[in-house]
Amino acid sequence: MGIKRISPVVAALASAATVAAHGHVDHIVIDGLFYQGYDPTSFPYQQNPPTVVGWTTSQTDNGFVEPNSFGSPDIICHKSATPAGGHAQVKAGDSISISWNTWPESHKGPMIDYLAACNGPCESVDKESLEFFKIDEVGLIDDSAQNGFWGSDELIKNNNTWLVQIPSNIKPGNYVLRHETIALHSAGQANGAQAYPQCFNLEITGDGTEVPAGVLGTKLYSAEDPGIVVNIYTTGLTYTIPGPALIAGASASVPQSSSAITATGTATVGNGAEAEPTNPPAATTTAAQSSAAQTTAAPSTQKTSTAAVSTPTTLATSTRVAAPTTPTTTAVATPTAAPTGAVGAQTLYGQCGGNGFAGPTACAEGTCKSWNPYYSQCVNTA
Ligand SMILES: [Cu+2]
Repeated sequence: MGIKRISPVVAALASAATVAAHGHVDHIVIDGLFYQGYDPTSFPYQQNPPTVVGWTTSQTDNGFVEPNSFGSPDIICHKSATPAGGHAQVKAGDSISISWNTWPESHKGPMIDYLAACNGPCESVDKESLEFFKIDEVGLIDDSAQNGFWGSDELIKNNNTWLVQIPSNIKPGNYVLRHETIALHSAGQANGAQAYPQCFNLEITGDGTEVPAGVLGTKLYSAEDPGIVVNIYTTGLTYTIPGPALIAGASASVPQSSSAITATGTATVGNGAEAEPTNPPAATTTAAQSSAAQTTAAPSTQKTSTAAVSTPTTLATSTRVAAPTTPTTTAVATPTAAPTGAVGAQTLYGQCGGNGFAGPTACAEGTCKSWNPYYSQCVNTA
């Protein structure tokens, strides 16, 4: 397939090695409003985790779904996922800023987004009935960069944030947004790719009329797809993004820009319960966000499952302020990803070896598995 670029590979992986921690979507931002996501690493340990717009999942290690499980329900919205208790409102045509807490540069791969109509409240939808249609996709952007510049690199470059536009022709209603990256650093061998899907409940408003045909989550990919089994450590790679084709009229993506997330706002989280008129949205905004404030201040226009309960959450400055000041060296710009403790040992799913790798070769959890000459990883042996 091409010539292996040994020295650039080594350099790239070595530089990325120190921050090789997986991530998850921390929050989404719509019209300046901040909506907390589901934190799989902390919510499971909380007595009363907050009601959020992100689906509940069982992967406290920020893990992934392997290709051998692409036919199982785990691929739909991640492991053992259950619907989010709330949802966010978004107008068709508007963009949603999806913000990850971190992402390792070594985990290169496409960024893909889907919608699926819930045909009722998404809070109680059967995930195995959801039919997903693709609304954006970005795969290999520039093959001339070391190991290629991928959608995931664009995510990292954009402060771990992905901007996706809800097509303006989508019919109003409740939808699940399925956001995903597929890490390909070990995809040169069978079952080596790693899918990281995450889902969010949306109520789409507007005057669109289309509900494009979709595909069941368990039918999106197969373990043998050319975009799933692929050696990215080659030159001249042509990458085929897996999954169904983009819906008609959709562009592959909107220009990625961090400007969309510079607005500060507070969260409004529907909890799927009955509306409580005695509990009006409190403190919908602190900054000037006129259009967003109007929608949240008008609970009578919201659909049945849209509780008027709002949970103002002061925007965490730590997730946001670092963004504009962070220099372009994204790989080392995520100190929060540093493993807690375990100075001498790598954390689960972190890199633990490979040509030129200078980081820890012992695993604090799991065992060090060699995927290829350039990448070894701490994985569970179970
Ligand atoms: Cu990984």
